Amino acid sequence: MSASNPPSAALLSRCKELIDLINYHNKKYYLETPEIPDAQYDRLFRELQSIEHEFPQLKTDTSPTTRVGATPLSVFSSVAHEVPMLSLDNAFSEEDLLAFDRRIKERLKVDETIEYSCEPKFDGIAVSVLYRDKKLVRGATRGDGNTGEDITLNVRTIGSIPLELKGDDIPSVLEVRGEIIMPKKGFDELNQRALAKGSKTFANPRNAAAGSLRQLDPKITASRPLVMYAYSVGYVEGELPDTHGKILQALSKWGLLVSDELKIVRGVGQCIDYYQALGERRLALPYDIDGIVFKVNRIELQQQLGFVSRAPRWAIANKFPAQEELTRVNDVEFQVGRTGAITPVARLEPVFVAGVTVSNATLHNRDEIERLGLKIGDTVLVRRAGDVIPQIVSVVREQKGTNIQSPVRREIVFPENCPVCKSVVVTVEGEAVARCTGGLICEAQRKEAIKHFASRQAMDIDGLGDKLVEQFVDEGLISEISDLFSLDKTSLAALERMGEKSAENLLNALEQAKQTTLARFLFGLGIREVGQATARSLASHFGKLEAIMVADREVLQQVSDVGPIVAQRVHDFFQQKENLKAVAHLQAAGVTWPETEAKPDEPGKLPLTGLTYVLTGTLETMTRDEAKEKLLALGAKVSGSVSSKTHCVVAGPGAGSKLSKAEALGVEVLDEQQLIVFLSEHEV
Ligand code: D41
Repeated sequence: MSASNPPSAALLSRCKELIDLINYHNKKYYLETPEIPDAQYDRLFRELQSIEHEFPQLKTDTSPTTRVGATPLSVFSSVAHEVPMLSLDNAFSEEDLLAFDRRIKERLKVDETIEYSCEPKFDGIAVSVLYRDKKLVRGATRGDGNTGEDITLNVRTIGSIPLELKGDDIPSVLEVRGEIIMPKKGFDELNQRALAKGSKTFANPRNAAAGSLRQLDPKITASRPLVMYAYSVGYVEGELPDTHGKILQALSKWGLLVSDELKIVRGVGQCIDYYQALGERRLALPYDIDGIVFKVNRIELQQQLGFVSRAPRWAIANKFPAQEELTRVNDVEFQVGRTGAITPVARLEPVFVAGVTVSNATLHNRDEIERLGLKIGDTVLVRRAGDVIPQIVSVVREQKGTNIQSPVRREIVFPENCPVCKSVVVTVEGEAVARCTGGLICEAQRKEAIKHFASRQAMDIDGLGDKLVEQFVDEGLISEISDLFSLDKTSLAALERMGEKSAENLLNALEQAKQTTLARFLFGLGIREVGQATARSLASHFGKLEAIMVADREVLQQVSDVGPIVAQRVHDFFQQKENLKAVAHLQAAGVTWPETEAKPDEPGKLPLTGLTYVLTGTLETMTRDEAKEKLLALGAKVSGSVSSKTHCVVAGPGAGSKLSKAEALGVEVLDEQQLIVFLSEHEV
């Protein structure tokens, strides 16, 4: 194709259509009611860009492609950036990255390995914060790159943005650029609160961050869990180090938050490795990132390279596969969990999201279906975020510009009988969950009970995964938990995909698992509301199972963390004949644990009672689980995330954001050696 051929009529009309679509979705986006995923918007945008590139005569002054970034909203006064905030070029493949590296070497007329800084591309709002004589004097959004909005009052409420920089060699004027984000956990909590109040929820953390920054009342912004990560500098009066990496280090030293994933590498090959490694950990990070940014590390080289149109030649963003996509709900089925809870699961038209093909999404419960207003046949926005289970974010009513046709929509009917055992399904007043009343008659509940019993946190039966349990039950080898211990080698080895060796291994693992602890056994029984922590409290309070089995509700409530509901559940569990039989069978099969002395709770007695610990990174002399057990034994709580309530973080090598958050919050940090000394002082 050459630009000398006039564009066809079809292309002309597609161009017009794209302009309409992009303008439409732009507006929806700024009204915070996006209808299509960002990735889809990007595709439309790139399609228009490429048409305009090929046929420049089609490009008009008012094309949405001439508009870079956001249009400032009039309520905030505008700020002219002293140094424009550039945009980032995109790479979509490894080839694009290699070409980026080649272009750089060609421009610099060198053939030596280039040093790059690699950093996460935060999916938030780009901002500028200006410091004069170390004091924060202004905060602004990026806007269109030249003009942004003055959000100083809102920025001042964000804890990770110091009001005054601390340290030496700070330039007298320092404009820091970064991205304001809302961590996933804070986002979930914010939405939970909104749900509870019946107010509007945000579609994703990025929208929530944008909405929170655009508040006219800074008190609202202050109540939102926002964080800023610094990624570069703008206007500066004074001296800064000579590499990007050292500049960010300096910013961090002066009190700003900088990604702890930042890494300086040599050569584009290591950039690709970094992309893959962080890509694999992406969903486990506490915040959303949508790709990696690579930057030439030496400032001198950056200056030689300069920029074209609005993007530096020395930086490129390599995006990850989209986390949100549109697809259709083909059907809704109902799964039965361990406690009989009936969970609706959406069967989706398979769609590629965040690197994997997704064909199911949980719908949680009836309320969720109502909240979404979902019907079978609807087009939905699917998202994979922190957890691996994909979520349905919203139902897309208008499908302007998407190719998904909605067939006839069908109402989702909640079953009155269990789909597995046909027992009656009940919903208790005030509970969101519907439950099958079949108990252990229900094969689904039995399977889940056995899976739970075998799981790592319970009896830890090595090699006995969910699939195998299903197979055992389906083939009639077992029907209750204790049957596990009468499995024999011949019938095991006869199973499909199970050789003699694996059969032997499994039998050994079962034999080993018989020596357990009371806490694991209790947890493994799967009593409702009895999680690992409660099981531990019960075990240490009573010391032996028989005491728990005969305890009445008042006695049970003397255990710390056991309230009336848990006490009721434990009591009910041991009132039921089948459960007593199951316990007896397990003990008869040889499941035992050391009896311990009863340690009735006296709050404040253990050295770490009331203190919360967080473990992060890898430990060398023990596993994280072992460290956790030891801390728990001293009365500590062990949590998965750092907050201002955290007392101490134990950080091993590879510790990431939890460590930096701890440092940002001024939480005490111990390394493994210090932990060992500490534990030995308390004789664990
Ligand atoms: O995390 C980011 N979103 C990020 C954005 C980052 N880590 N680095 C960035 N670097 C730049 C340059 C190279 C222009 C200083 C950026 C952005 N720009 C950026 N953010 C929004 C538009 C451009």
